[in-house]
Amino acid sequence: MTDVWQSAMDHAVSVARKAGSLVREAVQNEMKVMTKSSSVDLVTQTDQKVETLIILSVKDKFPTHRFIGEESVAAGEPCVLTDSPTWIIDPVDGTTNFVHGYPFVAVSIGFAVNKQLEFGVVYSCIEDKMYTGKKGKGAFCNGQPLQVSDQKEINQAIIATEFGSDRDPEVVERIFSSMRKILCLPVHGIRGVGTAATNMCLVASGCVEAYYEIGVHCWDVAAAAVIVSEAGGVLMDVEGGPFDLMSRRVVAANCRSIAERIVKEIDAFSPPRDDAPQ
Ligand code: LIP
Repeated sequence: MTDVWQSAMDHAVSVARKAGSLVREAVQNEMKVMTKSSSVDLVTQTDQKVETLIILSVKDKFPTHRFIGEESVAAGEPCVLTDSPTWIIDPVDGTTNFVHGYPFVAVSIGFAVNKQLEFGVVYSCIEDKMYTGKKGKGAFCNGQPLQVSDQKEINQAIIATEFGSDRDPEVVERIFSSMRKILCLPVHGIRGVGTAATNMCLVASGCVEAYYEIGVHCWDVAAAAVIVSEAGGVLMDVEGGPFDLMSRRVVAANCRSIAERIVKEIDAFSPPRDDAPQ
Protein backbone atom coordinates (compact mmCIF):
# COMPACT_ATOMS: atom_id res chain seq x y z
CA MET A 1 0.00 0.00 0.00
CA THR A 2 1.44 3.41 -0.96
CA ASP A 3 2.19 5.34 2.13
CA VAL A 4 0.02 8.44 1.91
CA TRP A 5 2.57 10.85 3.37
CA GLN A 6 5.70 9.40 1.76
CA SER A 7 5.83 12.10 -0.92
CA ALA A 8 5.54 14.77 1.78
CA MET A 9 8.40 13.21 3.72
CA ASP A 10 10.54 12.89 0.60
CA HIS A 11 9.94 16.58 -0.01
CA ALA A 12 10.86 17.41 3.59
CA VAL A 13 14.20 15.60 3.20
CA SER A 14 14.93 17.35 -0.09
CA VAL A 15 14.09 20.86 1.17
CA ALA A 16 15.91 20.27 4.49
CA ARG A 17 19.05 19.40 2.52
CA LYS A 18 18.69 22.56 0.40
CA ALA A 19 18.11 24.63 3.54
CA GLY A 20 21.12 23.04 5.22
CA SER A 21 23.45 24.02 2.41
CA LEU A 22 22.18 27.60 2.71
CA VAL A 23 22.94 27.51 6.46
CA ARG A 24 26.43 26.07 5.86
CA GLU A 25 27.20 28.84 3.39
CA ALA A 26 25.84 31.56 5.71
CA VAL A 27 27.80 30.34 8.73
CA GLN A 28 31.03 31.37 6.94
CA ASN A 29 29.87 34.97 6.50
CA GLU A 30 29.35 38.01 8.69
CA MET A 31 25.75 38.04 9.86
CA LYS A 32 23.25 40.51 11.31
CA VAL A 33 22.10 39.18 14.69
CA MET A 34 18.78 40.28 16.18
CA THR A 35 17.05 39.27 19.44
CA LYS A 36 13.52 38.07 20.31
CA SER A 37 12.27 37.21 23.82
CA SER A 38 15.52 38.15 25.54
CA SER A 39 18.99 39.49 24.80
CA VAL A 40 20.21 35.89 24.43
CA ASP A 41 17.29 34.63 22.30
CA LEU A 42 18.92 35.23 18.93
CA VAL A 43 17.60 35.29 15.37
CA THR A 44 19.29 36.08 12.05
CA GLN A 45 18.18 36.77 8.50
CA THR A 46 19.24 33.21 7.69
CA ASP A 47 16.61 31.83 10.13
CA GLN A 48 13.97 33.92 8.33
CA LYS A 49 15.27 33.16 4.82
CA VAL A 50 15.43 29.40 5.45
CA GLU A 51 11.92 29.30 6.90
CA THR A 52 10.55 31.18 3.90
CA LEU A 53 12.39 28.82 1.53
CA ILE A 54 10.86 25.76 3.23
CA ILE A 55 7.32 27.18 3.48
CA LEU A 56 7.20 28.41 -0.14
CA SER A 57 8.57 25.12 -1.40
CA VAL A 58 5.98 23.09 0.56
CA LYS A 59 3.12 25.42 -0.40
CA ASP A 60 4.01 24.88 -4.04
CA LYS A 61 3.55 21.11 -3.67
CA PHE A 62 0.90 20.99 -0.92
CA PRO A 63 -1.09 24.25 -1.22
CA THR A 64 -3.74 23.31 1.38
CA HIS A 65 -1.29 22.41 4.13
CA ARG A 66 -0.71 24.63 7.17
CA PHE A 67 2.44 25.75 8.92
CA ILE A 68 3.82 26.45 12.37
CA GLY A 69 7.22 28.04 11.89
CA GLU A 70 9.44 29.51 14.59
CA GLU A 71 10.02 32.77 12.76
CA SER A 72 6.45 33.07 11.39
CA VAL A 73 5.16 32.76 14.97
CA ALA A 74 7.75 35.33 16.08
CA ALA A 75 6.33 37.63 13.37
CA GLY A 76 2.80 37.20 14.77
CA GLU A 77 1.38 34.12 13.03
CA PRO A 78 -0.82 31.99 15.34
CA CYS A 79 0.75 28.89 16.91
CA VAL A 80 -2.28 26.62 16.80
CA LEU A 81 -2.22 22.95 15.77
CA THR A 82 -5.44 21.96 13.99
CA ASP A 83 -6.45 18.65 12.37
CA SER A 84 -5.11 19.95 9.03
CA PRO A 85 -1.83 18.56 7.66
CA THR A 86 0.67 20.88 9.39
CA TRP A 87 4.40 21.40 8.90
CA ILE A 88 6.15 22.33 12.19
CA ILE A 89 9.39 24.04 11.28
CA ASP A 90 12.50 25.21 13.06
CA PRO A 91 14.61 26.57 10.21
CA VAL A 92 17.78 26.92 12.28
CA ASP A 93 17.68 24.93 15.51
CA GLY A 94 20.74 26.07 17.44
CA THR A 95 20.74 29.69 16.29
CA THR A 96 23.19 30.69 19.03
CA ASN A 97 25.53 27.96 17.79
CA PHE A 98 25.06 29.24 14.23
CA VAL A 99 25.93 32.81 15.25
CA HIS A 100 29.08 31.60 17.05
CA GLY A 101 30.12 29.01 14.47
CA TYR A 102 29.68 26.23 17.05
CA PRO A 103 29.21 23.23 14.75
CA PHE A 104 25.78 21.89 15.76
CA VAL A 105 22.95 23.47 13.75
CA ALA A 106 19.85 21.61 12.56
CA VAL A 107 17.01 22.20 10.12
CA SER A 108 14.00 20.59 11.82
CA ILE A 109 10.78 19.73 9.96
CA GLY A 110 7.96 17.88 11.72
CA PHE A 111 4.65 16.94 10.12
CA ALA A 112 1.32 16.30 11.86
CA VAL A 113 -2.17 15.33 10.69
CA ASN A 114 -5.16 15.28 13.04
CA LYS A 115 -2.74 16.56 15.69
CA GLN A 116 -0.71 13.31 15.42
CA LEU A 117 2.94 13.52 14.41
CA GLU A 118 3.42 11.48 11.20
CA PHE A 119 7.08 12.06 10.36
CA GLY A 120 10.11 14.09 11.34
CA VAL A 121 13.24 15.21 9.49
CA VAL A 122 16.22 16.73 11.33
CA TYR A 123 19.17 17.70 9.19
CA SER A 124 22.26 18.38 11.31
CA CYS A 125 23.76 20.34 8.47
CA ILE A 126 27.30 21.07 9.69
CA GLU A 127 27.81 17.35 10.40
CA ASP A 128 25.83 16.42 7.25
CA LYS A 129 23.64 13.96 9.22
CA MET A 130 20.09 13.52 7.88
CA TYR A 131 17.91 12.04 10.62
CA THR A 132 14.47 10.79 9.62
CA GLY A 133 11.60 9.04 11.35
CA LYS A 134 8.19 8.00 10.04
CA LYS A 135 5.38 6.62 12.18
CA GLY A 136 5.57 2.83 12.10
CA LYS A 137 8.49 2.81 9.65
CA GLY A 138 11.54 3.27 11.87
CA ALA A 139 14.20 5.97 12.29
CA PHE A 140 17.38 6.46 10.29
CA CYS A 141 20.51 8.59 10.07
CA ASN A 142 21.91 8.91 6.55
CA GLY A 143 19.94 5.76 5.71
CA GLN A 144 21.33 3.68 8.61
CA PRO A 145 18.71 2.40 11.11
CA LEU A 146 18.70 4.02 14.55
CA GLN A 147 18.16 2.23 17.89
CA VAL A 148 18.17 3.82 21.34
CA SER A 149 20.63 2.68 24.00
CA ASP A 150 19.77 -0.52 25.92
CA GLN A 151 21.19 0.91 29.14
CA LYS A 152 18.60 0.65 31.97
CA GLU A 153 20.76 1.93 34.86
CA ILE A 154 20.58 5.69 35.46
CA ASN A 155 24.05 5.68 37.08
CA GLN A 156 25.51 4.31 33.80
CA ALA A 157 23.77 6.97 31.69
CA ILE A 158 24.65 10.21 29.88
CA ILE A 159 21.87 12.78 30.13
CA ALA A 160 21.46 15.79 27.83
CA THR A 161 19.81 19.10 28.61
CA GLU A 162 20.19 22.80 27.84
CA PHE A 163 20.21 26.07 29.79
CA GLY A 164 17.71 27.67 27.36
CA SER A 165 17.39 31.39 26.77
CA ASP A 166 15.51 32.52 29.90
CA ARG A 167 17.83 34.35 32.29
CA ASP A 168 15.23 35.03 35.00
CA PRO A 169 17.13 34.15 38.24
CA GLU A 170 14.28 31.95 39.52
CA VAL A 171 14.14 29.97 36.27
CA VAL A 172 17.93 29.65 36.17
CA GLU A 173 17.92 28.39 39.79
CA ARG A 174 15.36 25.68 38.91
CA ILE A 175 17.41 24.64 35.88
CA PHE A 176 20.57 24.30 37.98
CA SER A 177 18.70 22.57 40.81
CA SER A 178 17.40 19.87 38.42
CA MET A 179 20.82 19.50 36.82
CA ARG A 180 22.58 19.21 40.20
CA LYS A 181 20.20 16.51 41.44
CA ILE A 182 20.51 14.50 38.23
CA LEU A 183 24.31 14.84 38.13
CA CYS A 184 24.56 13.57 41.72
CA LEU A 185 22.40 10.47 41.20
CA PRO A 186 25.10 10.00 39.91
CA VAL A 187 25.03 9.83 36.14
CA HIS A 188 28.11 9.36 33.95
CA GLY A 189 27.72 12.88 32.57
CA ILE A 190 25.49 15.72 31.44
CA ARG A 191 25.84 17.04 27.88
CA GLY A 192 24.09 19.48 25.56
CA VAL A 193 24.99 20.32 21.96
CA GLY A 194 22.89 23.52 21.92
CA THR A 195 19.98 22.29 19.83
CA ALA A 196 17.01 20.33 21.18
CA ALA A 197 16.46 18.48 17.92
CA THR A 198 20.05 17.25 17.76
CA ASN A 199 20.08 16.30 21.46
CA MET A 200 17.00 14.16 20.80
CA CYS A 201 18.55 12.61 17.70
CA LEU A 202 21.53 11.62 19.88
CA VAL A 203 19.04 9.81 22.14
CA ALA A 204 17.65 8.07 19.05
CA SER A 205 21.22 7.18 18.02
CA GLY A 206 21.87 5.45 21.36
CA CYS A 207 24.79 7.63 22.51
CA VAL A 208 22.74 9.61 25.04
CA GLU A 209 20.23 7.81 27.30
CA ALA A 210 17.90 10.77 27.79
CA TYR A 211 17.33 14.46 27.11
CA TYR A 212 15.04 16.77 29.04
CA GLU A 213 14.32 20.49 28.85
CA ILE A 214 11.73 23.02 29.99
CA GLY A 215 11.42 26.05 27.74
CA VAL A 216 11.71 24.46 24.30
CA HIS A 217 9.06 25.09 21.66
CA CYS A 218 6.98 22.72 19.52
CA TRP A 219 9.18 23.47 16.49
CA ASP A 220 12.33 22.43 18.41
CA VAL A 221 11.00 18.96 19.28
CA ALA A 222 8.22 17.92 16.83
CA ALA A 223 10.44 16.24 14.24
CA ALA A 224 12.86 14.64 16.71
CA ALA A 225 9.96 13.29 18.81
CA VAL A 226 9.05 11.01 15.90
CA ILE A 227 12.69 10.02 15.41
CA VAL A 228 13.12 9.10 19.10
CA SER A 229 9.87 7.09 19.16
CA GLU A 230 10.71 5.27 15.94
CA ALA A 231 14.18 4.42 17.33
CA GLY A 232 12.44 2.66 20.23
CA GLY A 233 12.54 5.54 22.69
CA VAL A 234 9.89 7.13 24.91
CA LEU A 235 8.56 10.68 25.20
CA MET A 236 6.93 12.09 28.33
CA ASP A 237 6.22 15.29 30.22
CA VAL A 238 8.75 16.47 32.84
CA GLU A 239 6.22 15.55 35.54
CA GLY A 240 5.71 12.04 34.16
CA GLY A 241 2.45 12.51 32.23
CA PRO A 242 2.03 12.14 28.49
CA PHE A 243 4.24 14.23 26.18
CA ASP A 244 2.41 17.43 25.19
CA LEU A 245 3.89 19.02 22.06
CA MET A 246 2.66 22.51 22.96
CA SER A 247 3.64 22.48 26.65
CA ARG A 248 7.30 23.56 26.14
CA ARG A 249 8.35 20.61 28.32
CA VAL A 250 9.92 17.34 27.20
CA VAL A 251 11.69 14.20 28.35
CA ALA A 252 12.98 11.96 25.56
CA ALA A 253 14.62 8.75 26.75
CA ASN A 254 15.75 5.29 25.70
CA CYS A 255 13.33 3.64 28.14
CA ARG A 256 10.54 4.43 30.59
CA SER A 257 12.55 3.59 33.73
CA ILE A 258 15.30 6.12 32.92
CA ALA A 259 12.71 8.72 31.93
CA GLU A 260 10.80 8.22 35.18
CA ARG A 261 14.01 8.35 37.24
CA ILE A 262 14.89 11.75 35.74
CA VAL A 263 11.36 13.06 36.23
CA LYS A 264 11.76 12.47 39.99
CA GLU A 265 14.68 14.95 40.06
CA ILE A 266 13.32 17.70 37.78
CA ASP A 267 12.30 20.91 39.53
CA ALA A 268 9.36 21.43 37.16
CA PHE A 269 7.77 24.71 36.13
CA SER A 270 5.35 25.65 33.36
CA PRO A 271 6.33 28.31 30.81
CA PRO A 272 3.45 29.88 28.82
CA ARG A 273 2.25 27.20 26.34
CA ASP A 274 3.04 27.58 22.65
CA ASP A 275 -0.71 27.55 21.91
CA ALA A 276 -1.65 29.94 24.73
CA PRO A 277 -4.00 32.67 23.45
CA GLN A 278 -1.89 35.73 22.44
C1 LIP B 1 17.07 26.34 20.83
C2 LIP B 1 16.71 24.99 21.37
C3 LIP B 1 17.47 24.69 22.66
C4 LIP B 1 17.15 25.75 23.69
C5 LIP B 1 17.53 27.11 23.16
C6 LIP B 1 16.84 27.43 21.83
P1 LIP B 1 16.60 27.74 18.61
O1 LIP B 1 16.27 26.57 19.68
O2 LIP B 1 17.03 24.01 20.42
O3 LIP B 1 17.13 23.44 23.16
O4 LIP B 1 17.85 25.47 24.88
O5 LIP B 1 17.17 28.09 24.11
O6 LIP B 1 15.46 27.55 22.07
O7 LIP B 1 16.09 29.00 19.25
O8 LIP B 1 18.06 27.78 18.38
O9 LIP B 1 15.80 27.37 17.41
